Amino acid sequence: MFVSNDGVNWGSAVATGTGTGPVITVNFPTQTVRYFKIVQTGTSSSWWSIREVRVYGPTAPAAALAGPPSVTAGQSFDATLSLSDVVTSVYAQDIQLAYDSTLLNLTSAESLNSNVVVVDQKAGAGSMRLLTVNLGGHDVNGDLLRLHLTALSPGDDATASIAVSKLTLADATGAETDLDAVSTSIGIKAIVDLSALNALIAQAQAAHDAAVEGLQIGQYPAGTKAVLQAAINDSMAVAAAPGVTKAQVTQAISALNTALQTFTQSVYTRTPGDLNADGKFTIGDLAIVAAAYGKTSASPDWATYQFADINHDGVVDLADLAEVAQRILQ
Ligand SMILES: [Ca+2]
Ligand SMILES: [Ca+2]
Repeated sequence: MFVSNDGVNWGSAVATGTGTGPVITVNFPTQTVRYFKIVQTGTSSSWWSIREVRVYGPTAPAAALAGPPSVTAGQSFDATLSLSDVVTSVYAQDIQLAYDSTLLNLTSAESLNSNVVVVDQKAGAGSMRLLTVNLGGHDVNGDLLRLHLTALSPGDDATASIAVSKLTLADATGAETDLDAVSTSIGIKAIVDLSALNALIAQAQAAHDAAVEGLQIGQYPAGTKAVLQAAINDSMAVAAAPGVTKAQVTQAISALNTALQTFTQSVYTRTPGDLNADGKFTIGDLAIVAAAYGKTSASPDWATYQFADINHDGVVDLADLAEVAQRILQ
């Protein structure tokens, strides 16, 4: 590839190379010229042609930051700063980093390019500035810096940002080029403490195991132990799940607390069926159920009539009447 201002004087080639496929990209430093010429230097016994030529302006040099999508609180990790589309010979760089210091600690940075040397650096709260030189003006594209970071311990899951807030490249003449700021986000998973959930599971399991279903005072309605056990099993599954989040643990504690409270409150505090508490099963007990007939847990005066719901299904109906009647006839 040759370029010229007058179409006569071409000088030396601005780029040379060997084609490797049907589309060949030729990169060369930005030129201000009027003509260009492609000289074919290869040979072939079959015909050969250029079908289409496209000429592009310079691409803007760009920085990029890459890090892990998520880490756990307390974990150390690395992020990489890289450059692309830098076509000029860069001799020095001013790199300014900004990050969320409540969530991250940027401990140090090291060069990943053997020609790039960190001359000095200055760290502030949530910031780090590095001055680097590129001895020999070699290519600075690709991975440039490795940043060593530590995730701090947030109370809850959080997302931290780290940014290249300013990056200035300078060439041998002292001309400076500012790159666009870039940033990346890193999720920080809160450390999940299972001790409260495990303690509650143990408490609920002990209550379940000590409970007896039956119709005596201090016993529990039939089926209530299975309901509690199912809630315990759900919580145990959450506690054992890999990658469980703090929010899931909080939800599991809430659900099991509710189940345990419901279970505890279902215990018979008077002999079911002996509604007038006279120690006998008689027609008076049946009358009390009949008077409460149709009340449900949705009734505003349910607290008054709940004791007539002999089988604890949330409604006073025929089943409760039958239960009392059966006890009278026994
Ligand atoms: Ca009675
Ligand atoms: Ca009932």
